[in-house]
Amino acid sequence: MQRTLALIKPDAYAAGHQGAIIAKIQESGLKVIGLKVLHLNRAQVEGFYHVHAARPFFGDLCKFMSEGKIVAMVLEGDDAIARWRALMGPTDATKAPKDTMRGLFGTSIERNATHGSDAVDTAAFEVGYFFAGLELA
Ligand code: FUP
Repeated sequence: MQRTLALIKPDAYAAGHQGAIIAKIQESGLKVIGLKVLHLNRAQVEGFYHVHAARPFFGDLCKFMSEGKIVAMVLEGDDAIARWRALMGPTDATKAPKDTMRGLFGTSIERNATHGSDAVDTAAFEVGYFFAGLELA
């Protein structure tokens, strides 16, 4: 069993794709064991994406991620990290296959609809960033 953090980003939330994305997650067999809707401020986004702080796209990314509401979820299942990343598709939505979340609901490399943790250590940090242990008990 593994846990990963999934986000429905402000573009997909504003466009009303939450239900479709959550349905795909459930159809895949991954369990949604935590879920909340929230609107992060700029500092909260910067903390979440701190590993990207030196990248040229960091400012624009933080502006986008704080522009509106998001859905934060914890997904659980065997190999959950890789399975959710496969469902999401590659980072650049314009190159993502049309049966992936980013291919279906994203529009660019920045406005790419969803986030998923990329490794066990980042998943632990990211799940803890959004959820207290008791919320996932
Ligand atoms: P991913 O793991 O697929 O979310 O991709 P990264 O960790 O490499 O990047 C994190 C986020 O930064 C992406 F979801 C979108 C954004 N990004 C850009 O806006 N421009 C880039 O060139 C690369 C990433």
